Amino acid sequence: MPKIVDYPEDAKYNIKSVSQRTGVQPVTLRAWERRYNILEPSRAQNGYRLYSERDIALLVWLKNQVDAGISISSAIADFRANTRKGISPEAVINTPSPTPSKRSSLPTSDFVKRLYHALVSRDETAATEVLEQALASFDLHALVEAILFPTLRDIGDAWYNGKIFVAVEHFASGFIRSKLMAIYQSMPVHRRVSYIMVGGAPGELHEIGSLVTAILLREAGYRVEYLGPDLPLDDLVQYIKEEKPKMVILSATIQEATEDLVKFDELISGVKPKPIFGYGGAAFNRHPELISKTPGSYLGETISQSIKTVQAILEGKKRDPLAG
Ligand code: B12
Repeated sequence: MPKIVDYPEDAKYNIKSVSQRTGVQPVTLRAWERRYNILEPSRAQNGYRLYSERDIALLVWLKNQVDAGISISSAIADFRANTRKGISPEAVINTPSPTPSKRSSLPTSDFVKRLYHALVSRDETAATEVLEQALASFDLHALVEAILFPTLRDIGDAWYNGKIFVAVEHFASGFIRSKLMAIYQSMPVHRRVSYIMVGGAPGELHEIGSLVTAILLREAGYRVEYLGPDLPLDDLVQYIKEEKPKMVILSATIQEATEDLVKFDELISGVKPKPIFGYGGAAFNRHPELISKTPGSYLGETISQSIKTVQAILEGKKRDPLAG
């Protein structure tokens, strides 16, 4: 049986093909990478991860250990202990290497069109298929910024211009929200790192922006709790007193929802230790004058930017979000 170390090291497979050949879901794969620093894929010019046959062999070995009932952390510890002794475990990659998929090289605008059409025609099967292809082909940052948000904006425009029923807009945003919630819940919960609460301002029912913020912060390795939209601030302050998060992030899409946020930093000033208050959302982008009126840390115009700002605030340095 070949040893892991016998497999070639040149990086050429994207995450989708690695997932197909190992049976490890892309979300799990990224979580293992981030949590245990077990793989260090190279990056293609477009930023996508690229893996080698040796990475695939290691994943096959790890998957076999997990399937046999060993925890992933023990399997990785065993692998490292063996490597230190100069022993390389054996692994057979059963699934042949696929011919390079053309699908993942499609532009994101193509995914936006397909997802939009699937959603407005209420075709859940097609919409799920497009999302799964997109998940396998793109980073979470690219998935949300270049596919999901543009699709939601197109749906908003279609609703505003009377091209689709409100019911269809509700169906489409509900579909995307539930898929995002599934991603959020499938990500590992980190316990020994900065604790961040994320939710929506009082009166704010748009929640996809704050949910995505929670997902990308979890991906960046933080302990994140997503609290949902329309949070009553007095109750939230009591909760913060008990749970002691390091940071609280609230979002506002409609202007009315920014009104209560102006006093939030003051409301938490008596909490010990006082958490950092971060905020953002379309209302602040549309009305930038609200930023100087709202004490706290404005996190940036985009959610990807906000992850970097949070890292800079909490760690005093900027990290590449793609590095996970
Ligand atoms: C889905 C949706 C709803 C759903 C929300 C469901 C849900 N569970 O979230 C429902 C049906 C509840 C809804 C209700 C309403 N909606 Co609505 N809705 C939308 C829609 C189609 C998508 C919203 C969305 O999720 N977008 C994806 C987000 C994340 O994109 P984004 O805001 O561009 O995000 C970028 C930045 O804003 C920023 N950002 C966003 N969130 C955050 C959070 C943080 C922390 C940070 C740092 C940054 C950040 O980063 C993003 C880029 O990276 C938009 C269309 C649109 N253009 O967005 C309309 C839209 C936002 N809605 C609108 C309106 C008018 C309403 C209603 C008033 C309608 C009504 N008459 O009842 C109500 C208001 C309800 C309320 N009190 O909040 C308008 C807002 C216009 C305005 N100028 O305020 C829009 C733009 C539609 C339109 N074209 O007119 N809506």
